[in-house]
Amino acid sequence: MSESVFASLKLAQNNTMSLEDFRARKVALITGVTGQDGSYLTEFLLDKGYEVHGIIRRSSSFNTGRIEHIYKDRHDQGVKFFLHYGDLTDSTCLVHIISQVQPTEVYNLAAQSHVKVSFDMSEYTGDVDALGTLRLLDAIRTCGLTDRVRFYQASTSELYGKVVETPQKETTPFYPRSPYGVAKLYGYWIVVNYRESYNMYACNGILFNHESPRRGRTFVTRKISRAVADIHLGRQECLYLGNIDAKRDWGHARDYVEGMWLMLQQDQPDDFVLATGETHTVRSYIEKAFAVTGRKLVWEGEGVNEIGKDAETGKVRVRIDPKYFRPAEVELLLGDPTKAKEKLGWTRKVTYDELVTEMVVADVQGGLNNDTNN
Ligand code: NDP
Ligand code: GDR
Repeated sequence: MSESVFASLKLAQNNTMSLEDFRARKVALITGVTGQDGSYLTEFLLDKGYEVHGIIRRSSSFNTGRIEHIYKDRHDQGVKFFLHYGDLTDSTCLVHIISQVQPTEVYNLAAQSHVKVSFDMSEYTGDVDALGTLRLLDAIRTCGLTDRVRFYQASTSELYGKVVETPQKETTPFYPRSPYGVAKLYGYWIVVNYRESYNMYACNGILFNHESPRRGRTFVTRKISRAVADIHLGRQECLYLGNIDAKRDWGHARDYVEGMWLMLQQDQPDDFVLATGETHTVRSYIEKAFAVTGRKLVWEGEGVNEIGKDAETGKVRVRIDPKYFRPAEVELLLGDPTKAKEKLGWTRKVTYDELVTEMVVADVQGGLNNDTNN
């Protein structure tokens, strides 16, 4: 029997199942499974007994570094983690995967997620982050699963952009400041629209920045933790950065994936902010990261001429490179997670100091092992 005939039979069978029996199967589909959040969410759901399916992009180099420790050969016994090739720009494959997998929960984490890159690749960012979300929702509809699947959308604090109100909460008006933020705004509203139009259980998680040792290397926290480790190990002289006075509400990714899951376990779908309720400058992150390796920085100069020197040796360790400035910047993010705390019972566990320490220590250890992980 061909795979597609088999999939349609399976679909027909599952559609006659009671909703309770269908959901009891606990089958999750994750887009962006190879990313930072995808890897933590996969671990979390497997621990909860889910069968987990992830969509990965075909790449000429390996993009599975963050999930290799979880992935076993599908021919092994008891395997509950499966990968499928696909892309959010290709609706045919999305329909095919959903009809095959018959997920009970879909987590849409895939995105061109770098804000600065979105200014250089604005059309592509719109295609993946905005229309990709629509394609995925529509694939669920095409498969007749709108009333069976629960959908999580990776919305973002970048929707707030320019400061209108602080702390930022679910009712704060949006004012995105990048092609990424604008694309995610479409994603946010199309999720609300599918919820209202088709009665879908679909939620937006408006997540503030969350980091970890698995964070991509070009995001500022990881760029700093790696540079601090490399300077400590004598492999780098100086770190070049952009706007070090921007403020962010930084938490740990492992805490945030639990919040994603909690949003899909409620009686009614809703949108939630996940944040720590604290904000820190990039400058503070730099100082704390250097302190983990026993170095104190002192600042001299102003604007693009500002430098950070090692207080003991006088060596210049931080310089500003305007190349990293953004055409429009998000100056201040500070989230109010009260609704998530009251309705989901969610709070972050890892503190800011613990996060910085964990990231620097991991990069020092990785550096010692000559690691080039993610
Ligand atoms: P990452 O950049 O680490 O991961 C992005 C994932 O999306 C990767 O698996 C990537 O694949 C995949 N991807 C990119 N383009 C496509 C495409 N066209 N089709 C299919 N897959 C694609 O992001 P994070 O894990 O940090 O974030 C997860 C989601 O949460 C993203 O949507 C992000 O925008 C959003 N978000 C993140 C926050 C954060 O602080 N981390 C805060 C708020 C929202 P590959 O590995 O092949 O590149
Ligand atoms: P952000 O994260 O834009 O908040 O988006 P990023 O770490 O890229 O920037 C944070 C702040 O640091 C400033 N900055 C630099 N940033 C980078 N990447 N590189 C530098 O050299 C540098 N110097 C200063 C930035 O200007 C900015 O103010 C992240 C992503 O994960 C999004 O997908 C997600 O939606 C948001 O967080 C919430």
